[in-house]
Amino acid sequence: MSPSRGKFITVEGGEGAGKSSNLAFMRDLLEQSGRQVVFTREPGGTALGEDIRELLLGHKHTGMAGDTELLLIFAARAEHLARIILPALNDGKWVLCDRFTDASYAYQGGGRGIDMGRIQALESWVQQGLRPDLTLLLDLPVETGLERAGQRSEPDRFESEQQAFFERVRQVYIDIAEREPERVSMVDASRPLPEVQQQIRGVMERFLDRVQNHE
Ligand code: Z5A
Repeated sequence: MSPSRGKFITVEGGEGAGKSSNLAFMRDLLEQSGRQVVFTREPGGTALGEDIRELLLGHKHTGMAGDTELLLIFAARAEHLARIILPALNDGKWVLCDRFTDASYAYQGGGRGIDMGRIQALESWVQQGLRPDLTLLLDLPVETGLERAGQRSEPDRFESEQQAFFERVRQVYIDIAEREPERVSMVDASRPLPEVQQQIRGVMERFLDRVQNHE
């Protein structure tokens, strides 16, 4: 008998939201619940995708056209879906992904001002209806996030953007969460880490209960 399809969980947030700080915690929660977890990220997750990530984040191509950026992101996504995400889900594994297509709406749509219809067209072409089962949005005021992120190493091509860019990114994320409350759970990431993790634990436990009741 083939295994039941795994679940696809994504984590999103603006600058300094604490994704890295919380992804390992989420992976532990899933593994403790007995799930086999594939942990991956976007842009990236495959050898080709990681090369594209370098083009996107590095400063070699500063000034890249918005459409080029968007197409590179979806090219990396197509590879990621074909090689990692779909095979894992079909094998009954759960996929925990650091960013996915909500980031394209937020950064390319909101931040860069690309027509959302173009992003939707690429989403339907590349994903063929696949969307995350659960998305955690780590939300916090832009200023707080920038302060936190500022304590890190040299900024990449996205991190070098101005505050207004990140305000637009945040607004698109909030709009998505309001439009899709069933899929997207918003976490107040401005709180101290233990409190953020308590909120995340609550969301994950509710999701795991829901899945178990349907299995
Ligand atoms: N991108 C895109 O444009 N379109 C797309 O479709 C996709 C991506 C998929 C790379 O993403 C870039 O790709 C991203 C958007 C673009 N650009 N940006 N910006 P990334 O996810 O790899 O990069 P990132 O956003 O910089 O994420 P990160 O490195 O994981 O950092 P983080 O989420 O900001 O979290 P952190 O490193 O865990 O936390 C930052 C600092 O805050 C750190 O010192 C922590 O110790 C501290 N921290 C964390 N939580 C707390 C709390 N609760 N209190 C106090 N301090 C805290």
